[in-house]
Amino acid sequence: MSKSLQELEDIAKRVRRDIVQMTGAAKSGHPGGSLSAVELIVELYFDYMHIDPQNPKWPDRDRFILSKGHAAPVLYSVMAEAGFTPKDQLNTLRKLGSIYQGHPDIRFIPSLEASTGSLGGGVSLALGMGLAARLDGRQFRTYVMLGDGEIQEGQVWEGAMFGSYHKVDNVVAIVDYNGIQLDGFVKDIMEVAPLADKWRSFGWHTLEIDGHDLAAVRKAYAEAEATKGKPTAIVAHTIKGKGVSFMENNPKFHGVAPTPAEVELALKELQ
Ligand SMILES: Cc1ncc(C[n+]2csc(CCOP(=O)(O)OP(=O)(O)O)c2C)c(N)n1
Ligand SMILES: [Mg+2]
Repeated sequence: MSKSLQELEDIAKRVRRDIVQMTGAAKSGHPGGSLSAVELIVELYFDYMHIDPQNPKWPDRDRFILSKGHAAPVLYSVMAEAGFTPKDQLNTLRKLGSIYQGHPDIRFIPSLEASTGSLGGGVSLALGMGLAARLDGRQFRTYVMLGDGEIQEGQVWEGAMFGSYHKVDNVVAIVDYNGIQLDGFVKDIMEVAPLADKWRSFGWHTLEIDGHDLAAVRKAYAEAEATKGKPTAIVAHTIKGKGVSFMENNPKFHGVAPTPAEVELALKELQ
């Protein structure tokens, strides 16, 4: 692996600071579900995926799709840190003319794999890419991240059924299981537990991990890669708003930006 756990932790800290600053500057956006996904995405971009920012359309690159597209700030920060997009424009998030729109848009960032934001479609997209790899005889793998509220969408389960039937073993679904959706706790709106059992019963090799434990995340991606004959689902237990005390497990910060005073406080905690 290319980076030490300490290096990855340092990157994760910088990404969290970016998320707070970007949403603070925009005065809108989705900090909570961006902060919960940091380790899962950092590990992919800086350790696990075969990618090349100098050659973003390299046909054999691994693919990542952020199906929960509202968490764009985490993806933008990671892509900028990895060298795909300019870092000095991150604070133009959600501004007219910015490449960093509120949801990832491939028209403005060609190194994205897909435009997302309308929830529910990512697993289907990933399975299409997985089948394409097989047809073309290519070795690339496709990772798709979805939210636990998003998973209430029927299309996710149509994809789940399709993926195991067609043995699309080059696709990994990563569920950011933070327990909160748009305006409350998942268990109070439409419970999705037992989530790992659901994926298993749909025929996916399924792992349950702590999504903030970089070593566990790394191990899970390796196990997924070694799994043949079925796709893998990683049910990652996370904390919405992770890293900022007043955002942690607080439904308010799904879609509310920190005030200038809250940005200052958050950055003090993220030193
Ligand atoms: C098809 C669709 N319906 C509704 C929305 C509005 N919406 C944006 S985020 C969200 C909640 C998502 O919750 P979850 O998947 O748990 O995301 P996370 O907790 O990771 O932020 C909803 C309903 C949308 N973007 N797309
Ligand atoms: Mg959620």
